Amino acid sequence: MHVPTGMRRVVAVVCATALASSPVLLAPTTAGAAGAATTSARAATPHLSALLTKKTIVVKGADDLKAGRAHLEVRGRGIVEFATFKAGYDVADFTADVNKFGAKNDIKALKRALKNTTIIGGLAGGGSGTIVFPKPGAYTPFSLGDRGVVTGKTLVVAGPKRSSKTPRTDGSIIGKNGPAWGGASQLPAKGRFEFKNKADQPHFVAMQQVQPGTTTDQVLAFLQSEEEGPPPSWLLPASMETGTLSPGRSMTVDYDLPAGQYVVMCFFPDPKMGGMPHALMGMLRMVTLS
Ligand SMILES: [Cu+2]
Repeated sequence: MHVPTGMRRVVAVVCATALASSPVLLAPTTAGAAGAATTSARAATPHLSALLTKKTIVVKGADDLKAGRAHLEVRGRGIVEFATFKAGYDVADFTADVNKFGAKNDIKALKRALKNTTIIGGLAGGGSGTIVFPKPGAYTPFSLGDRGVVTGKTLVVAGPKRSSKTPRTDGSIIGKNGPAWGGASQLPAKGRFEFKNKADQPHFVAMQQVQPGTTTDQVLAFLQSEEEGPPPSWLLPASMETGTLSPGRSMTVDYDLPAGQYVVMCFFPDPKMGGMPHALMGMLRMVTLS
């Protein structure tokens, strides 16, 4: 959930610069699709595709979907993620609360949304990976853009839950309390990581390439500065972003990025800190892709 906040402008500098220069996030779509076709015949891991447009999200492959792990492939400009709501709270409530928070930094609305919503992950357009539907129920695809929340038709996920192993991964990126990051400090430039949230707040992964030798202190100082100006000299074009995971959830993410140094950040707003994005509280970690 990428909620605009007071600090959004600063964050947008990083993202816009990165995205404008080079949409480097090239998930291995062809290979992934071929692999998935083979796998689905044998192990019946469902394959979902989600297309994000300006007005809606069209998900295919969700007929007869059972709880458990599913492959996900996303197309479109933005991030598609999936949420399930507590009884008495629905997609209209969620949309209203998130938009209220986005427009007016309404922390009560943010807290209400978080209390009633479990976000199970998602991917940016061009991305592929796996997400886990933890139990039978209704799951709604959503995307948060500059103009607020876009949603698609709610999926009905049936039981019983299929047992499905985590696919082989090259390493983990772990969201922790603090807020802080754990997991791998080295990953291959092309591969698959598992993103796990072991914290008591939602997190997402934003990876941004930086000049070798850049420190988290430099990035933090930039994020915290309110100054307009040219992008910092350490900012390099490549980046990628995942959807959000609520506490206890995990997903896998396929990626293919230029080798180099990256800062891993999370910009999820902290309701206990007036909606401050976690990165500004120091949720920054350097990772080397080689
Ligand atoms: Cu976070």
